[in-house]
Amino acid sequence: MTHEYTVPAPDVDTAELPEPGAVTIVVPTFNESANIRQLLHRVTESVPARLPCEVVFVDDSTDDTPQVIADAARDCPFPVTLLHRDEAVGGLGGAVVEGIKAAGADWIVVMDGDCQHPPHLVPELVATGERTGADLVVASRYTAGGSRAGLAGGYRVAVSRGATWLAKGLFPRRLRGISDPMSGFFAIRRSAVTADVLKPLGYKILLELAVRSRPARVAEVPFVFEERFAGESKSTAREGLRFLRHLAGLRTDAPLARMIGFGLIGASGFVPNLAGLWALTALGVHYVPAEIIANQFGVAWNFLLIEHLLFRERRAHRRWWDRLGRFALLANADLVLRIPLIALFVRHLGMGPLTATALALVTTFVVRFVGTEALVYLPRRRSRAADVSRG
Ligand SMILES: Nc1nc2c(ncn2[C@@H]2O[C@H](COP(=O)(O)OP(=O)(O)O)[C@@H](O)[C@H]2O)c(=O)[nH]1
Ligand SMILES: [Mg+2]
Repeated sequence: MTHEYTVPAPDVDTAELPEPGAVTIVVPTFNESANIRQLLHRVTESVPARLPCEVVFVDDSTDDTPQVIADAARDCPFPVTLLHRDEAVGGLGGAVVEGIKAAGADWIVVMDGDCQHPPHLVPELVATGERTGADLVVASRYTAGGSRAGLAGGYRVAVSRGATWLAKGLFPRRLRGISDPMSGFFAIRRSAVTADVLKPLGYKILLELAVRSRPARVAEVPFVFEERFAGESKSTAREGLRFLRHLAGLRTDAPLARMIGFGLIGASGFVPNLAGLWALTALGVHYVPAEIIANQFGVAWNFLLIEHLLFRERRAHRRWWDRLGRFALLANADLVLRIPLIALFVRHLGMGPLTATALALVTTFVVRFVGTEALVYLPRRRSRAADVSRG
């Protein structure tokens, strides 16, 4: 559990929280002290006159950002809440989820704290949602009128473009109508946020909302991604890995997709298996023990991929050596059981050896998949009420 505390701005009157038809602006911040005043100034200038608002900062900073927020909040004509987290659980995605849980208004706009997302678009995002009946309104850099002017350097542009294509390639239907699924700037109706999304496992929350909450209607508003006002980007190669894992997790959320992923990973295990066999026999090991040892290379490879790509979120209830032991047992039992199973199919069901082998392969694969789910990664039962409760 995260240790959290809330520091409301000094003059926040909780009775003044926004009426329906208002907006909660959620701003994740990590060491953005030089941007806070500018951001709140721009929000003050362009939002409250058109739409009642509150701002919720979810801060994981190690610098003086929290103090700067508390000071700047005194001059704001709208409520400002600061949720500072001592432990940055789930990183940026986890922070956005905390903000969504704490939001008091019917509309939630998520926006970066570095002024790359123009605050004057906040009322327009919400108005577009109200006008079109959309539950999700994405501020897009990649639609007519939008631009990624502030994306520093060809490398960042290429990464952003590649990530967008990858996401859209993996979810062609669910991301239809969203030209910029990597955007960190969007508006969502609180009623359209499902409990699934509020499990802080995501990285790109917009992607999670679009794929898992499946809003009935989506709209887009073009925007110009500006230069950072101050400070440096926090995006790193590590964030990139996180994004890939997030995509894999979303794609394999459904059991059938997970089974296909399990099969693909299993097939990829032939590579270390055969490489190991080649190396061991080259070293002069007899082929029978070499087969047995090389098989363990494949098992280890499969275990690593399955842990990181398929069952990442379901590992907490068992220690890693417990999971590895169970997984290895299932994988080796598969080998030991296959031959007697083939014999059974041939002798008692009168099948030909080829059919029997194919059927045995499919049977042991399904048993292994189901066994791995049930015996290694059975999710802990959690009350759904706890998921939807708001902070
Ligand atoms: N709370 C929180 N905010 C973060 C974290 N990482 C990045 N941010 C914030 O997320 C927003 C976008 O990050 P930024 O570094 O500008 O990413 P870029 O725009 O892709 O270069 C900024 O407001 C950051 O301060 C994090 O781990 N926790
Ligand atoms: Mg930024």
